[in-house]
Amino acid sequence: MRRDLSMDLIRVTESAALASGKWMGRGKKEEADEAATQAMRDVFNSIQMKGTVVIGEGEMDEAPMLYIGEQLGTGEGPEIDIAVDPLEGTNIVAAGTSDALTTIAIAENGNLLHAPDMYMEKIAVGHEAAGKIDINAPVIDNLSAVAKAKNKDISDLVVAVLDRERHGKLIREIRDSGARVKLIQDGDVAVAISTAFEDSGVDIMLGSGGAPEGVLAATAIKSLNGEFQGKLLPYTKEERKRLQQMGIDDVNKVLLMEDIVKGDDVYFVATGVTNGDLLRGVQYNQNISTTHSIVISSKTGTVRFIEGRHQTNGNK
Ligand code: VTB
Ligand code: MG
Ligand code: MG
Repeated sequence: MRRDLSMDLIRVTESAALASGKWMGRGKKEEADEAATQAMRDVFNSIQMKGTVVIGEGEMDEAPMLYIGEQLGTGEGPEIDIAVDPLEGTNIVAAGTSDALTTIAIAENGNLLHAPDMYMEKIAVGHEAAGKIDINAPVIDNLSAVAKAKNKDISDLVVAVLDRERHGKLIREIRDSGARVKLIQDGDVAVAISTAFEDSGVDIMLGSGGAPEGVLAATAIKSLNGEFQGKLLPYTKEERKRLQQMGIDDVNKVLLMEDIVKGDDVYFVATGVTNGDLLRGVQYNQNISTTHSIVISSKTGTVRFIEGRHQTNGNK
């Protein structure tokens, strides 16, 4: 893929953040999501590429835009797989709290997991513990492995988990092991990625969340030499059927890094909507609005933080 595609992608997530940030704190998550989705789609369609959404906001019947299978771009140029979450953290924006992002990942055609928008069980760690984890192993085994790899006591580990009822047993097991739990309300993309940054204060993420969010996090973690494993969790007959239709027969299959993101030409891009640990949110000032984005390229492992200053006085 051409390198300057990454600059085009930043414009996509920036415009989505600028649009959805206006909805921060207004208690309207659908409006925030729609603003992000629309802006994202408009900019995407100006980019020279033949893009296909392989995992994202549901299928055509349930998502009006950026649905799985949607074609994006001018239709000319390289064939690209796209994973997308136009607004990761609609509740966050509605409530005006931390860590909402607009985010996409791209790879060459056929290289990103093509799966329905359903739940996924996840485990994410940084580079020290890469190769030492197993999503099927007992919690205590994974925590011991991460502690050993990071040369720490289990009691010093911080394990991020979405604060959901379904995670009651998981949270008990983590606490019983002696490790500490960081409960998050939403936003497991940012938190999963934070395991791969040494100074983030999060050592491992466990639990289930959205599958698109899993693929997005995995692309970033791969480039940062960490490890992500996932297992799709179809709960209904309908979801199992959709899995089969997308070519996934073994629902219990452990999705390793290679199953989720193939090749070494992958980009992960995100822009902050509300302030968070990974990125600052959008700031609207009189003539200039400021955005903060991250671009991670797997080929070189380069991580770039990019500040955008956008003229909003109508002169440009
Ligand atoms: C998580 C979280 C997201 O969805 O993936 C979650 O990280 C999973 O769904 O920010 P539930 O809320 O049903 O647990 C989000 O909250 C929204 O995409
Ligand atoms: Mg979303
Ligand atoms: Mg989301």
